[in-house]
Amino acid sequence: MTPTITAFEASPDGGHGLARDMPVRWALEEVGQPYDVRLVSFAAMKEPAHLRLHPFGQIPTYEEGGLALFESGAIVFHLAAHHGGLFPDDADGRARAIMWMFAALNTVEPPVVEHDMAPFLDAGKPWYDERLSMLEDRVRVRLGELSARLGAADWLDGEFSAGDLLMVSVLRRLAGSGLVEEYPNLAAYVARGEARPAFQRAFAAQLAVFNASSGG
Ligand code: GTB
Repeated sequence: MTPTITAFEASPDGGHGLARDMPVRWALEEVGQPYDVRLVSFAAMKEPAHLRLHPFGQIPTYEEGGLALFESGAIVFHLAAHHGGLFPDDADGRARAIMWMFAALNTVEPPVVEHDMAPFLDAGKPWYDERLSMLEDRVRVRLGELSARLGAADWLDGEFSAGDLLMVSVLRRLAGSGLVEEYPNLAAYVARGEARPAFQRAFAAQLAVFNASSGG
């Protein structure tokens, strides 16, 4: 059964693969699972048909036979659990890969998203520059800690795992801020993730959608 995911019909990310269908596409490519994509507009995401799949009216969703999932992390987890390639074979290694998935989404991502959203929510406010600087410092705290743990390793815990897939996806959201580049081992880590053939295929697929939607 070929799974179907949903993605933005016209992504506001400029084709940079920053929306959350990207980690799902990347995971599908890593495990070699072909998939279909149903593109949805912002309006369609809030309609009953989509809300039955996703109670918060967002992308991505994942449908496979009778199974319907939302939350990109849960979808990546599902793929890692049912295919080879994203979790180590041993139980302890798998538990640590899951730990890194949670670390990416629960510990590193919150300040990254807050920083990412600030220009949209707060630009023009008299305190904006001060707040942005505070948010940058909060991101730096997490990046510094992550950088110290990664050290000279290629991946967070041995072989590439779903934990790395989500961590790299979170760090990519800082693109253009210059913050990741302050930590050369993290910049190299992100570049290593982006160089993976599975990432490249996923990126090309979402870019093709963006180009079609923008007439490019
Ligand atoms: N926790 C959920 C998950 O991980 O699946 C969050 C899902 C989510 O935030 N979906 C967003 C969405 O559907 C798209 S990815 N938003 C529409 C809505 O809420 O109405 C977030 C996103 C959007 C745009 C950019 N960008 O332009 O760069 C980056 C990331």
